[in-house]
Amino acid sequence: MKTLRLILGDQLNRDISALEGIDSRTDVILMAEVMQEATYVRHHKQKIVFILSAMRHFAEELKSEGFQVRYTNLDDVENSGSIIGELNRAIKDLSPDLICITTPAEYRLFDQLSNWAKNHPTDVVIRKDDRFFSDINDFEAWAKNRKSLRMEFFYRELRRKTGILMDGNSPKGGKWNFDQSNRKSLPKTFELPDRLKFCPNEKVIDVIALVEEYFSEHFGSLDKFNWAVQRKDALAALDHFIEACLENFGDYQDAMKANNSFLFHSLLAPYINIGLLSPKEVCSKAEAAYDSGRVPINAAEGFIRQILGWREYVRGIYWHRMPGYTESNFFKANRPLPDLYWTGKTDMRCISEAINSTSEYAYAHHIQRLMVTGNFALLAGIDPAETSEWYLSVYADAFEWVEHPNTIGMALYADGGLLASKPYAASGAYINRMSDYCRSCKYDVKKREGSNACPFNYLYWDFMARNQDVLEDNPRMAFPYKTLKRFTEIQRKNISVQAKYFLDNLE
Ligand code: FAD
Ligand code: DLZ
Ligand code: SF4
Repeated sequence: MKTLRLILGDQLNRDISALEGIDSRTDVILMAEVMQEATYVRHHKQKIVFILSAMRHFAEELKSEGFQVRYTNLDDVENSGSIIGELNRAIKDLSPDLICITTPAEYRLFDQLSNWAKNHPTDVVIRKDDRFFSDINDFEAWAKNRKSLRMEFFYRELRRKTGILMDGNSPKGGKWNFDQSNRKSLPKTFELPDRLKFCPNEKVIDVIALVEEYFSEHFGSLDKFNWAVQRKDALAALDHFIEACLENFGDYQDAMKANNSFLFHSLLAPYINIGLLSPKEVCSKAEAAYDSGRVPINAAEGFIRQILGWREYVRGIYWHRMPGYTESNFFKANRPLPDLYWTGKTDMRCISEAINSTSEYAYAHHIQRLMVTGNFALLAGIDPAETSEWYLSVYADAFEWVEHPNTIGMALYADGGLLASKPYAASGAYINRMSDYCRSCKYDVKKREGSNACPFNYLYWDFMARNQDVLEDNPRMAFPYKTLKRFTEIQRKNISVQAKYFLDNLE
């Protein structure tokens, strides 16, 4: 039976279910660079280079294994511009008996492909994506009849189910979660590890030229494109992280530092998300480093929790709430996304640091995303759909299934508490505690009012006051509301006037 097997740009893994049972004599693998995928949001240029380059390398690997690959380049004259268009073209040319697809990770493409499959005369099988530790149905079963869907409890179930970081029935290190030991700020003179850089080879240079030609208007610079685009290099990046960074990952997971967004973070999300690395092998290596005494438990558990816990959990939340999650807007926030998210032009040092890193590397680490740009969008009342589109565009690792819950649920609390038990709202004090940004900022982080007061301070209290009716009863918000009660009427008025003035003049 001749089977046409579709491989999407984030399914670049030899064990992907669409390739299971492949017969190299009869079957053809279809891969297509298409405008539809390159422009459904205005992706950062590095993200497009990363994905198209990785697709081209993966296609070569498959060919060298003896498989027949039908590959459409973005600038092929016959390119129809969409995945479905390319499937239709291939079906017309090859007349396969069966089409085999792995479920797309994003609802948008899943919806298009499943509707197309229903109406297509050729048999189409859509297989599960089994690169994850859990199945979407497992999450649904877990979520059913639960009042609250907290990550921690889903994570513990996955620890038990997989045996990862377990000593029999007990968690290794004696505790499930070492989050309390993951919040140190970085000492002034702490040495940071060098990072592996993967200089563009000829194939990548071709794609860079293509992207400069077709997507010159997209956000971001290509000057520092250093991402790995092949599994062997992604594996080298993983080994380097385990050797040079993991030991300190736990302690400084939440720390931020001027001119360095990488700190001890792994930079592995893009590779895991497109299939160059499997989450299982990444967690196994981290656990092995702990078992052999090379890294402490707060590092191994802190890291594994992000992948086995958060990554699996947000995927569950995404499919639990799609379609419709995109429209969530608990606070009815409607301010347009200010231009500074694209230009980085602002006197707020913390924000310019995060945006500049985003533009240069298509990367900012989790706390920059959550507590700087995300926190600002929350406090300033920026429209969640616009904010979410920004996050989906600007990071090399951005795919809707992981971006949406992180933005809509975690950073903006736009789902009203489905994902987070309280908004991650914070004043300048948090940023000052966790970074060295405030030392070189035009604003004074200790001030709440006045022309040079840190905007995060009055925006924070203004946010609390504006949303008192919907947040005050949350027991986790008791402390800030107790403090707000002590403000005089004049103080409250000044904060509101200053916040309004700042936001009205954001541009
Ligand atoms: P590390 O800090 O080294 O973490 C290790 C790994 O854990 C990551 O590679 C990633 O696979 C996983 N991970 C860590 N945090 C999360 C999380 N909150 N949710 C899911 N997985 C996590 N991550 C994406 O992969 N794609 C996105 O589009 C994305 N959008 C985000 C948007 C916002 C507003 C926020 C607050 C977070 C977002 N994240 C996203 C989660 C997280 O910020 C990134 O996974 C992380 O910064 C990637 O860098 P790293 O590989 O160095 O991660
Ligand atoms: C993100 C992306 C981009 C930029 N380009 C392509 C492409 O040309 N061809 C392709 O198959 N996939 C691409 N992707 C990844 C898809 O957007 C991704 O597979 C879907 O969003 C499903 O998760
Ligand atoms: Fe950011 Fe305020 Fe610190 Fe400036 S003073 S870096 S705006 S937190």
